[in-house]
Formats: sequence, structure tokens, C-alpha cells
Amino acid sequence: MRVKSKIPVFAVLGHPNEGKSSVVSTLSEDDRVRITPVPGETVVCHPYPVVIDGEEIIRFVDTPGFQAPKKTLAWFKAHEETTDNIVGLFRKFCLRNQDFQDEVELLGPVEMGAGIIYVLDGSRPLRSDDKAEMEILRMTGQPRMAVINNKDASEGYIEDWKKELRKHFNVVRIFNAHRATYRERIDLLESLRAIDPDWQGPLEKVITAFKQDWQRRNTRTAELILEMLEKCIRYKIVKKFQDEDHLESARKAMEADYGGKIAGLEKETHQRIKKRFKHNIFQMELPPDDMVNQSLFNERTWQVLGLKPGQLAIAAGVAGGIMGSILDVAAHGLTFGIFTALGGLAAAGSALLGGSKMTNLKIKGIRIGGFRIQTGPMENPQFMFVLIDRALLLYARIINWAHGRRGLPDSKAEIQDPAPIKMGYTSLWEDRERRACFRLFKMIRTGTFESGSSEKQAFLDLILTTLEKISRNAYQDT
Ligand SMILES: Nc1nc2c(ncn2[C@@H]2O[C@H](COP(=O)(O)OP(=O)(O)OP(=O)(O)O)[C@@H](O)[C@H]2O)c(=O)[nH]1
Ligand SMILES: [Mg+2]
Repeated sequence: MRVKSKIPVFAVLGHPNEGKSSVVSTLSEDDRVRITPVPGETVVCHPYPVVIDGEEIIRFVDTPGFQAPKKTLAWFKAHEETTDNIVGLFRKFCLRNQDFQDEVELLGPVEMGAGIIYVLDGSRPLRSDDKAEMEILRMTGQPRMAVINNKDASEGYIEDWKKELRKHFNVVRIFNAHRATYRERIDLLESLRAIDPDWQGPLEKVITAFKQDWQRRNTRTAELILEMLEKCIRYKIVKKFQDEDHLESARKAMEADYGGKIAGLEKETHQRIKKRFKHNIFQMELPPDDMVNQSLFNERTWQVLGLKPGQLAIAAGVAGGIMGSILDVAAHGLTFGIFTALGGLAAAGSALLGGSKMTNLKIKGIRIGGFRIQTGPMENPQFMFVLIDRALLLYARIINWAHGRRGLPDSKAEIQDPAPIKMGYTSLWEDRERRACFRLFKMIRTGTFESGSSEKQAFLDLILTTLEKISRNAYQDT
């Protein structure tokens, strides 16, 4: 019955509402797959290809759940002697039989030669319908694997399931559609290799392509983080004013604009990183107390991120005061100080008044005058580390956010925090690495940064190493 497809194709089969569509979504990293709590949501088969570099390399097919497994099994048993293609015969003769509507549909991909991934919720006890389903799948003769998707974390029935499953499936694995990480996806593909020698070669290719693709995503994420830093570090707003009447309100408005722009740049970068990892549901829900959910300029953000152990948030770096503006009296070009939360315009007020007398001066024959307020570029180094830490935290969240998961878990225990560290990831960098970052930030600010420089490469490598550690779960015990 085997029909060879150029690429491996797997039909994901099982009882209604066990998480088939969720497994398809997680395996194919496709968040368009429809998942609902209503049993019988999926009514027709739908293929979800995995495309890497414009080429389809593997395909998972979502299917409706079994509705009449015992009857179908009885039909199979009654006809198995007459054919060596029981699935083909069943689909041909039962095509218009209402009793077998779902079974005819769900066995379509199997008739076309698809391998089988049987999904079951191992947190409930085994029933006679399940045994009938397993027996039907065994009788198809197709290579098959069983995937235990424990919906709630209870494991009381696992051993019963495993014992029964081993009778019918070449490989049995635990794979949770909500919690599976990238690594567990690769592991699952690796075990699929074992279900049929003919698929070893093609699946080897798929695994290599997955790994290379992951590497590329990480490399691109590191570049996106650097691009964000470059834009944020260089960003400044400069405005000129003829008189001093509204300077204070102008300064406040400019700082608000500046903050808004930086927050916007950060958000844009976060969206682009999410897109790299195929998370198109951008309103991915995070717990409200999550550091990525906090506003960039929130006081708590600055007390936790961007710091070395033992280091306190720089006073000026704490919420509200980080955007120091510089006020110049254009006539003589003097800088009257950086206004921060500590002082603000009031502290420099006298200098300002003194300065105002010098407006409308003629210098070198050119009549210039008035005031100039400049907000940015940001000189506070903690600021860059906060931006980096938040991007790394976001990365930790998204790579551990299985595509099949569509909302917050019911309980905290259901999903382990992928970023259990108390401070930001950059706090774990060595002093030497942080110093190299300082140098890089300064080069960017002063315009001496070159795109082919060794500093740039060193920074990208540092980010890449951190991303790889996060995806290996290397920080779990930190
Ligand atoms: N908590 C939890 N819920 C899950 C898990 N897997 C699936 N679910 C939920 O179970 C419900 C059914 O999931 P689906 O993936 O739609 O199940 P299905 O087997 O495709 O269902 P039908 O298409 O109706 O046959 C949804 O509400 C899912 O969010 C899991 O691992 N943990
Ligand atoms: Mg479904």
C-alpha cells in the first residue's frame, strides 16, 4: 500500500479533543492551526508543510478524531482476509456511509502513504475505544509512533498506556503540545527515524535543516538586537526655541517623545524576533508580572535588569529620569548640564537665566540665538544592558512557547519558567565582556563604529553564545 512521497508525511491521528491539532501546530510551528476546547473541531484533513529556504521538507497532516472506532475495527476484521490494502478497500466501500464519515476522512492520508503519529491524552485512563483505534492503526501496516500528550501534568496512567501502546506502535514517546521546546521537537523527529528504515535518510535531512534553520534564527536575532542598540544609542531629538518661556514643558514633551520612540524601536525589534520564530500571534499572553511585559521605563525594570550582581541601579537610570536633556544656549554653545530626575531643569535654572541674557548675540557676523534642547543620545550604559536583557528574556519566552499553546496555562506549575534567573542574563557576563560592550556602545555613540569591525563580531558572538545557552536550558540552575 505504501506510496512514496518525495518528503516525509505524517498524519496526526487520535481520539477527538486529545490535542492532535495542538501537536500539529507545535511540530510544524504553525499558529494558524485551529485549536479549541470543543471536541470535533477538526472535521477535514489539513496539511501543514514545514518550509525551510523556500522548500517543503516535511509535512504534518491534521485530521478529525475517530468517531466509530469499534465499528471500523469490526469492518476491518471482517474484510482483512480479502485484501492486502484494507485502508483502500474501507475508504472505497464506506465513502458514502454516514457511520464511517470521519474514519474515511482521517484515513485518507494513511491511504496515500503517510506515516502515523497517534496522539493520546495520557492523563486519563485507557478505554476500549482507544484499544480499537490502536488496533485499526496497527492493521494499516504503516510506520507509526504514539505520542503521549499529557494534558494535565498527572502521570498516574502513564504506565498502563505505555504497556498497551507498545503492542501496537514501533515507538512510544511523551511529547507535550503545550510545553515542548525546540529541542524536544528535534528529539521527536530523531525518534521518528527509528520507525521505518526507509525514512531514515529523508528524516536525517529534515533534522539537519531544522538545526541549521535554528542557527540562522539565532544569528539573525543577535543582529536584530545589535541593530536595535545602534538605533537607540544614536537616537536624539534636537529642537530650537527662541525664548525661554516654555522650555520646561518643551523638555518634558521631548523626553516623552524620546521615551516613546525608544520603546517603539524596542517593540519593533521584539516583533521581528517573534516573527523569526514563526510566532505570528503577537499578542502572545505573558503573565502581567513578567519582566518583558513591564514598561521599558518602569522602575522595577531598572532595578532588576542590566545590572551586575551587587550593582545598584544608577540613580539617574531609575524610571523617569533616564532621559537627560541637554540645554544649550545656541549663541555661545555652552552646555548647561544634563538634566535628570535628580535635578531637572530647576537645578540648572540659574544658569539658564544667565544664559538667556546672551541670546540674540552676533557671533562671527551671523545672527543666531535662542535655545536648543537636545534629548539623547543616551549615555547611561545600564540602558543598553536593559534593552539587551529584555530582548534575551523575550527570546527565552518565545522559544519555549510551543505554537500549540494558545493562552496562559491554567496553573503556574504547568509551565516551567524558562528564565528563572533573578537578574538579567547580562549580569552573568564576565567583566571583560561587559567592558567590551561599553567600548562598542561608545563607538556607536561617537560614530566610530564600523560594520566590519572586530568589536561588532565579538558582540554578536557574545549574544549568540547567550542565545544558545538559553536554548540549551543552561541557565535553569542559575
Ligand atoms: N493543558 C493542556 N491542554 C491541552 C494540551 N493539548 C491540548 N490541549 C487543549 O485541549 C483542547 C483540544 O485540543 P486540540 O488540539 O484542538 O485537540 P484535537 O485532538 O485536535 O481535537 P479535535 O479536532 O476536536 O478532534 C484545546 O483546548 C487545547 O488547548 C496540553 O498539552 N495541555
Ligand atoms: Mg483538531
